[in-house]
Amino acid sequence: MTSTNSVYIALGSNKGNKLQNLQLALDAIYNSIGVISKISKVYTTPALGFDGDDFYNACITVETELKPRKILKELQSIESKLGRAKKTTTGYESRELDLDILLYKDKIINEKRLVVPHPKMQTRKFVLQPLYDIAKDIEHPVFKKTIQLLLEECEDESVIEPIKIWLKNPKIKFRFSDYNFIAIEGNIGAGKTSLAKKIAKDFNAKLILERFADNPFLPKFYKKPKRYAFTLEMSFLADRYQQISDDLSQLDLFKDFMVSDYDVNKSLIFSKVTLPEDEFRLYRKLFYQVYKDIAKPDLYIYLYQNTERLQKNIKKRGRNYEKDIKDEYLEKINSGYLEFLKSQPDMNVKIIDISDKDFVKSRADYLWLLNEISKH
Ligand code: PH2
Ligand code: MG
Ligand code: MG
Repeated sequence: MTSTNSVYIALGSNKGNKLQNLQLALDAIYNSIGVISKISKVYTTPALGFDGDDFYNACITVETELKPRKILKELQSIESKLGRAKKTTTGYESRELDLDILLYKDKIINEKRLVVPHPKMQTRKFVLQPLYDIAKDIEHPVFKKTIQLLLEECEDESVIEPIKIWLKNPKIKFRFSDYNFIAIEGNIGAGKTSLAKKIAKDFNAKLILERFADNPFLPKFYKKPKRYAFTLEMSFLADRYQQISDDLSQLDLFKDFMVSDYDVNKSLIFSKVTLPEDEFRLYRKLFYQVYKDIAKPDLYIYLYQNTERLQKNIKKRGRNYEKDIKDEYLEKINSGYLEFLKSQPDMNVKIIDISDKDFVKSRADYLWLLNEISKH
């Protein structure tokens, strides 16, 4: 999975409704760049380097999957959306909003339009003071000094004061805390694992992933389905039961809930497609005996993805034994899921059509999906 990095961003406004400008900037940053993990106090600061109204300045830390250039692009688009006009003069001028990248991990970047760490940060108290609130022990990768030390050594004499109003973290409170155990389901290649991982990370959940890559019968099954279907389903039954009972019994006190990338009933759904009628009945009998005491998810999410996109995703992840899966098989599995879900009136099921979304690539799509999940 793509990992996230910390980026430190400075915010400033000295025109219009300054506090609101900063708050709207935070909301937009959350929507397009990443989760905001730290927010400094807001300071009033005299305009440095030009004549103008006092600024409100603040700094934030954002956990992002984006690369610096993309972050810069997003920040510029937020600046212009929130009213910042293109510069008409050379030199500084008043602005609704200024968003600058200060630090990106310990990276040093020297490009024409992008210099990181910000080349002037060490000379500006309106940057160092709020940055000190959230990152005093972080080391500047060029000067090899902490933010605390840079602030102590800074010769900027500006008088800057914190105001008594705080910016709010826009992190949407998804009501995942209403649940103990969420299962993400979907066809092969729908994105179950990616979504479960993202939710676990963003909402402090214990992650339960299906361990199947090492099932020795799976490649055999795809080559000779008739010969290996029952063996395969039996081995899944045995593995999944062992895993889920291990995972469910190891409660993690520091996690808020559990999220899995499968639900055990998928054994029934797949075996109904892969087994002849009589073998399926035998299998189902065993299944219910094995699982009679297992905890059921209190929210079951089915990600619906169309066959064409499933095939694309399957090709992209490149598991050798999956490369010849037929459209027809995927369609049968999808119908199998829908039929199963229809027969489960007691289950709390949410079917979400993600066929025109890409929640891995697009943060907007990911937030859309979270919103769909938390709808009642
Ligand atoms: N930004 C500038 C120039 N001067 N002065 C203050 N107080 N705050 C700022 O954010 C600021 C400034 C250029 O971006
Ligand atoms: Mg600036
Ligand atoms: Mg700027």
